[in-house]
Amino acid sequence: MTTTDPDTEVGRDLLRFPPDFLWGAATASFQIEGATGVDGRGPSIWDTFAATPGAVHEGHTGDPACDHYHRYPADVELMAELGLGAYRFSLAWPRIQPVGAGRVEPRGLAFYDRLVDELLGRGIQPVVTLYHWDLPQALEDNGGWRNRDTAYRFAEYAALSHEHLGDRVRQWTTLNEPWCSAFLGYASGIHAPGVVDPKASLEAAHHLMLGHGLAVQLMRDQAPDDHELSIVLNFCALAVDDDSQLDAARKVDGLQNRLFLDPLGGRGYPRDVVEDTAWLGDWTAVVRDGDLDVIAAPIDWMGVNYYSPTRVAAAADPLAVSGGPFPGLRGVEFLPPRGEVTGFGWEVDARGLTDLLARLQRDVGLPLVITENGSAFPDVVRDGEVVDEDRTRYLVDHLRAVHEAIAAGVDVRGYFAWSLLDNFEWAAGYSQRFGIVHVDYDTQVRTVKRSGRTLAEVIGANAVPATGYDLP
Ligand code: GCO
Repeated sequence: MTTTDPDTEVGRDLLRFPPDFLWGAATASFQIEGATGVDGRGPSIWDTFAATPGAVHEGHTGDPACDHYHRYPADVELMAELGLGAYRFSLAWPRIQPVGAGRVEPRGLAFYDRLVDELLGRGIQPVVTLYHWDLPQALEDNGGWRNRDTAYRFAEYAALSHEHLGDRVRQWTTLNEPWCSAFLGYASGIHAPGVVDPKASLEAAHHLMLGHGLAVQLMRDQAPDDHELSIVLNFCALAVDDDSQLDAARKVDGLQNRLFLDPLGGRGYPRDVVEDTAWLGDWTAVVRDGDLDVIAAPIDWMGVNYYSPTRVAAAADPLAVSGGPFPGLRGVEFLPPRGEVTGFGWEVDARGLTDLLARLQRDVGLPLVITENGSAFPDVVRDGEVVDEDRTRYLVDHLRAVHEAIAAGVDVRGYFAWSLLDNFEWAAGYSQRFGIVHVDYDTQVRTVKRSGRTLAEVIGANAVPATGYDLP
């Protein structure tokens, strides 16, 4: 690898990151907070979903999770020990507005005041996500994201949260992975609210994007100049065997990547996606005049969540409805992973991240931040230690992949490991551990894993080893 940028120079042993590169770890409210019934919090769609028999692995729920609601001071101390420069977390909308509209619960806001103050006291920059999937159940009772009104409710909640915390928090993300909210929530139904209605899922996707744009407009109006507004998307990095499969790849790229990138970039919804999904009925009827301008409201950076590549091929029958997360798509077959997989069965492919970043540099034209990247493996605590070699390799390999993209000229500003803590992995409950810190759910004891110690060393050196997994 050659580079002319001294900041990313390939040293003998180390690949150095730019001097102001932001290092962090990420979590989400429902996955770690627990305390779902305290201080006036209203129910969210994930409380309802988790209480639905068969929806979540072994009936696991959001309690106690990591009991972070009560243990946040110790957790922030842990972040400081790891040397994190930033912490990405989400606000629980139903803590702040128990029914998603109107009345604000001061005890909910007070929790985030305490958390933010604790972070700032330790010199850790808070990066707030406004929506990481815990929609107030009262809004779902009115149709949730299928209802246009939810976009306006979201914008109001965003603005009031931003007004309250904006004196201390500069970094604001509207939505985390709207693709998941729309398609896992309303098409395949494997996530809350568990609806199976492909046409409605596309309408939900539009309302999510509208909510994003409205929120950006309101926050921008009230934000000081140094605030940065963003959205976080989970892109699929497509892998095909040969060119004859490119049309299948185009369809999936359309529905997962361009459906979001194009309207954010002011290009409206991609024509081919609209055509590919027309058989479901005209979901674009929900797009009103002016909506696309709202969605294209300028943002400051884009968050990139990457875990694994997606393998696709053309289905033998071009009209066969595709399974998996895309019941609204025809003619695509999703292939099983190949080679090395994580404990969750997800294919490991760091190169997919380098390629994805290069593509986004071309197509997005905004600074990028890796807002999630990580792996689940079944860890064991032995003699008070978790030696997670597999997760450590995944981490270092992906950091080298990020470094390679930066050295090739991609504007990547930061990296957040998913996740700080083992936590509630949605439909998989507590069965999948993504943390760089192990959580014993019975005792709530935290143990920094080998991967966490490696990340701390990487942060300390602002570099990854060029080869191997140990810092010199
Ligand atoms: C996401 C999810 C995370 C998951 C992680 C692993 O943003 O992708 O929100 O909450 O836990 O992706 O599946």
